[in-house]
Amino acid sequence: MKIAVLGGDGFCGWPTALHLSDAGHEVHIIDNLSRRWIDTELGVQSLTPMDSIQERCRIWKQETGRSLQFHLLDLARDYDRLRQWLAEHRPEAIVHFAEQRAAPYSMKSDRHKVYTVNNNVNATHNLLTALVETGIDAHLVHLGTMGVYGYSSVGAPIPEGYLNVDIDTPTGKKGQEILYPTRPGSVYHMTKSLDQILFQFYAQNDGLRITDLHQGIVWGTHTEQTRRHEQLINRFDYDGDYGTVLNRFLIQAAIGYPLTVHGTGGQTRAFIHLQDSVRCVALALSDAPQAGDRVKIFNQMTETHRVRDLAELVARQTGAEVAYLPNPRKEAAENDLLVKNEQFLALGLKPTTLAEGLLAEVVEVAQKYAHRIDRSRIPAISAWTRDIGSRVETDPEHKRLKSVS
Ligand code: NAD
Ligand code: USQ
Repeated sequence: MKIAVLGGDGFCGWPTALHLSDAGHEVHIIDNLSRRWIDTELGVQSLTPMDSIQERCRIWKQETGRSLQFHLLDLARDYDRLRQWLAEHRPEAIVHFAEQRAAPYSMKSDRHKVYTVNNNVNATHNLLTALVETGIDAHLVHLGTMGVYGYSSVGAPIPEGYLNVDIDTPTGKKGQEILYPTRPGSVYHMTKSLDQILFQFYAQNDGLRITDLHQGIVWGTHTEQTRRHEQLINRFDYDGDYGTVLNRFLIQAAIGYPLTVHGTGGQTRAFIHLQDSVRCVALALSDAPQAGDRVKIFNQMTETHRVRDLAELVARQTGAEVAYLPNPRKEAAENDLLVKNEQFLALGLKPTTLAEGLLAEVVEVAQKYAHRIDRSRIPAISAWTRDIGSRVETDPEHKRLKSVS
């Protein structure tokens, strides 16, 4: 198939582009390289040394003989070029990763909130309307988030996107299927909730064929393809804005930094290893909806864990200390999380779990590149409100540390 991977220079997009290319697809990467600019804005860099996207594509061709084509294009701001690109290349499938994806970055300031909403909502809407305008019947697979559901402890498993409800009417109860109510916990997560409505409208109005993958937190760094050459290495974020919790704990352990647990660490979240994430995208591509179908929604996760349990697991394996810090986010201190993921299991996904030695692999990668880590960029200092901001811990290594176990 001819597949466009939007956001193909990013942490999930790059290994997905390689996986799809390796499977024999003709892959085109579209990216505006905004993440590389954001690294510069924040004064951080990937733990792993990333080559330019052009160099990465050159090495892939050299190693495999397969071409990966890169196109520099901003989906949110270059609508006309996007439409023209689609009309010219007519992809059969599109995988859409191209959004600002860090909750802390989206909450840094009013400017960051505005940027995240403009970028994410426009990128998605431009793509949808350009597909209608060009009449391209491509299967669109979007990377959404488990965070659209919120993390309340209702007690019932979260279904895959839809909920059947009974509505009271004058003539009795009427059943209806609705999108599971959203309860986003950050401006970033809110944009993914807005995306869902855009998808619902364009599937219903124009018969676009759309799959929305509600993905949990991705951990790990390598996939089968990125291991093939040092210059194919994936990006790895460890800083307080873009680093995600388990990957952060693993690099913190590798460099003797206390594991930065927010609050009591009672937050339960859904996780998936990067290797499974790329496999899930390929599985979703193989199971496209028909025109006129409702948006197909998968919960793309393999296990749930409580943050403090993860910290204790990493501490046991590595001897790291655990620091319980004031939480910079406004989120439930403790929650349970039950999630259904039967659709991917039915399509043949064999989940890679935390127990499979891959934690040690990330620690090894972090030790190899430890010299590239700036410890002052580790604290998470983007606060959800001004009030919370006054209590944020800016230096967890310092003696003001609240408690260490
Ligand atoms: P990333 O920031 O590493 O990659 C996103 C890529 O999209 C970057 O290369 C960026 O330059 C590009 N991009 C952003 N806006 C663009 C625009 N307007 N035009 C063109 N390119 C643009 O993020 P990631 O971790 O690879 O996440 C990819 C997607 O998966 C995101 O949509 C994210 O919400 C979702 N997701 C990620 C995780 C995770 O743990 N990383 C978990 C669940 C869902
Ligand atoms: N946390 C800590 N210590 C840290 C970092 C995070 O305790 O050093 C806590 C946070 O307070 C939060 C939880 O860990 O309760 C998860 O935080 P995270 O940064 O790992 O994940 P999140 O902000 O939810 O975002 C990430 C990705 C996002 C994706 C989302 C999937 O950045 O793109 O959508 O995971 S999900 O969480 O399922 O919504």
